[in-house]
Parts: sequence; structure tokens; C-alpha cells
Amino acid sequence: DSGEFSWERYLQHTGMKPADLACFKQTSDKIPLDNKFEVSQKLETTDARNPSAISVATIVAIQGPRLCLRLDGTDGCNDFWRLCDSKDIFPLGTCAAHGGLLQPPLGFTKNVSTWPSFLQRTLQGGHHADSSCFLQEPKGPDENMFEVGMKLEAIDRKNPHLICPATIGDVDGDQVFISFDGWRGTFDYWATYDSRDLFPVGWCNINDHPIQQPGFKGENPVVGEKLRHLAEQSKRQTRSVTNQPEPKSSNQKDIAPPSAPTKPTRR
Ligand code: MLZ
Repeated sequence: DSGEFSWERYLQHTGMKPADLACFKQTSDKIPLDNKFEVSQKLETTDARNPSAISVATIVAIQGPRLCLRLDGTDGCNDFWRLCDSKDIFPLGTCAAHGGLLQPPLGFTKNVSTWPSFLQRTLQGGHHADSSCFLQEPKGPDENMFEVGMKLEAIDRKNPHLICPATIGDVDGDQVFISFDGWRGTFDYWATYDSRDLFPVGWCNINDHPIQQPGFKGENPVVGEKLRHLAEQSKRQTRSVTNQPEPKSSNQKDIAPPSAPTKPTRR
């Protein structure tokens, strides 16, 4: 159940600070991105698994400013997400206008020799996303300003439809280690500081995109101590004010601590 996560309470409970908007290659944490795309529209995109090739894709789902794309001629096992202000999506015709050829995608389900006729048919069917839908990608910061311990929202690359609360676990040059709160390292990864997969705290809320609850696994020793203290404190206050039995553990959901900051290994 992702609807009830509150950054405000969570930051208060954990005593940790969000990374500033200036750290991110995202436009705003106050103004939503204007996603004018619609499901079933077609566009050109770099193939997520073969980034040197440009192919035709159809928008199969939309979540806030994010588009779920399926390369035409593939079976839907390799759908991928792009922001509506991604530099990797283009109006149909862009490739040809630059003298390029649209490539058959990895995982093309038909014989490659049929690609030219398939392409012709696919371009005739369906409606094309108008060029006015495509937004300029933000410039992003010139240098890595993230610091260990800063909170953010990040795409779970193993479940790329999900955006989850995370913490900067390590910084190494232009790389940041994204550690998902409460998942004991299972989903953590290194990213460049200007990755489009990283968002400032509050981005999901402002952009009408669901955000996941932190997990319940693992424990950060420092933050954990602080959490226990806060939890004890609020329990005592609740009991002395209301003289009621201990609050139910549902409160604890908001204060799942981040996973242990074990030194990550780079892959
Ligand atoms: N269904 C999965 C989702 C985990 C998502 C974690 N994101 C950091 C699970 O429960 O394992």
C-alpha cells in the first residue's frame, strides 16, 4: 500500500535531510512536469538494451510524467520507462531527418528480413505523438553535490515501475550509491549523480506518481538508535496524555529505518 507514505513524518522520525533539488538532473520539486503524451501514441526512442540503435515504440502505459514504452515488433517482456522530458525520445521522422535508419529492435519477434515492410505498416497504423509533447531535457548540475546520508526518491532498477525512498550510501567521484531504505541492500545500485532515475524528495507527490513505503528489512545502527529513542518518547507522551494503552504498531510503518550502511562494492 503506497498511498500513505509521508516524507514529512519520515524525515522527522529519522532526523535525516533530503538532498537539495540542485543535486538532481530534474526540473523541479514544486512544479509538475507537463506530460501531454497519451497511451498508444508512437514515437522514436533509443533502444534501452541497445542504446546506439533508434527504433519505433508505442506508449503502453503512463504514470505521472513517465512513459512505459514497448518497441514495435517486440513482445512486451522488455518494456522500459522514460520521462516525458527525456532526451532519448523523439517525434517520428526525426531519425530519417538526420539521415538515419530506424533499426529492428533487439527481441524483434519476426524475421529481420521483414523489418522494412513491418516498419512501413507500423508507421501507418496508430497515431504519432505530436512534436509539441516532447520537452527539453534539463541541463542538470555541473558536479556531484550529493553527500552520504542525504535522502531522495529513486527508481528501483529491478522493478523500474517503482519509485522508492532511498539514501545516498556512498559517493565516489561522479558516482553515488543508491541505498533503498529498509531493503538491506537487495535493490541498491551505483548511478552517476546526474542520472534521470534520481528525484528530489517530494517529486512523486508533486508529479502524481505513486511512491513506495520503505521496506522493513535491515537496520542502520545510528539511525536505528535514534528511532528507538523517538519511538519510546512518543509512546511515553501518548500514554501520559491520553492514558491509553500502547499505540498499535501501525505507527512503526512510517519509521522503518534505512538498510545498514555496509560498504558497497562497485560492479
Ligand atoms: N515485490 C517486491 C518489490 C520490492 C520493491 C523494493 N524496492 C526498493 C518485493 O517485495 O520484493
